[in-house]
Amino acid sequence: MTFTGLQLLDSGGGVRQSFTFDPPKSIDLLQLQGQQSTFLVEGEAVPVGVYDQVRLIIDTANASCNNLTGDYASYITIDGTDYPLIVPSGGASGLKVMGPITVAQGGTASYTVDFDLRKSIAERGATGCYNLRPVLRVVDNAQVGTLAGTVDAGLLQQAGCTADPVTGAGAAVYVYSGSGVVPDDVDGAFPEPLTSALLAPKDDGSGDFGYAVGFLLAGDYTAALTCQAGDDTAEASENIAFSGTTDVAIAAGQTTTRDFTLGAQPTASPAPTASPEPTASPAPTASPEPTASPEPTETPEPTATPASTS
Ligand SMILES: [Ca+2]
Ligand SMILES: [Ca+2]
Repeated sequence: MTFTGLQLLDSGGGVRQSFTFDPPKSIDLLQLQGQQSTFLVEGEAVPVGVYDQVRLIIDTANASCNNLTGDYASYITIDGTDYPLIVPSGGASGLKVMGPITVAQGGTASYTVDFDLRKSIAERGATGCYNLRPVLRVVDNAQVGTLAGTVDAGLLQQAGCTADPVTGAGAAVYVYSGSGVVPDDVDGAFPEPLTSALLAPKDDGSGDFGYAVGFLLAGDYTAALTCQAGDDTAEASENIAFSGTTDVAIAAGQTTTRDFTLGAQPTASPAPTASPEPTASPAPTASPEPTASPEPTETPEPTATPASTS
């Protein structure tokens, strides 16, 4: 994806702050998994206030289904071939991300825009080009935590599993808002995953996989593993099987672990590692950062920090 700018809008829909990227910023969203992110806007001062919406302005150069010539500003690569990614009105009004984003007087604001590509991309018929539908959320980086864990290799070797048992491609951990959710595929009907995480082979020789879901607002979620994620299209309902469905509470600033193991409920390791510090005084001293700016990034990525500082 190539971004040419970012705007902050007030409740009336007016643009209160606008950033133009010159040159435009090209970001490979697939490289930004788990807790990874990149900055769109960083270290900028913005007016104090509450912003209702962020708009990401997309470079739409060559973005036409009738112009399959390559060299697109925003594209998707499938089996080595680049196809244009069409973002309807992305160059004009931009991708809209609902806030709010709050910038306090004398404070710093740091926000991340999460792209869930699983829900965002749909092929336009059989035209060989793709629509990017704006399934985006923005979170306050001060209020988010991470869900992470291990997936037993054996779970990708079971009957019905269509994922690659070596690379983990085609498997994913889906995360739903709220506890006790019965997992369902992406089909436009409730329940829908809030986000999802790919699996990556662990480098410990075990053959097992690791996963991480970053930028989850503190709260209750349901997580489930599927080794049929590769069969889940955004446009249709498929009969996707899930295993190891588990409730999980995410705490800000902490990583909570859920491992998916063979034959058992996923172990829950409750541990948001947090350190028990007794004392803790909330220091009012705080860092001096003045203002904030939101940064959007892709996929799991977060966004902006508004520090106005240099
Ligand atoms: Ca589906
Ligand atoms: Ca659904």
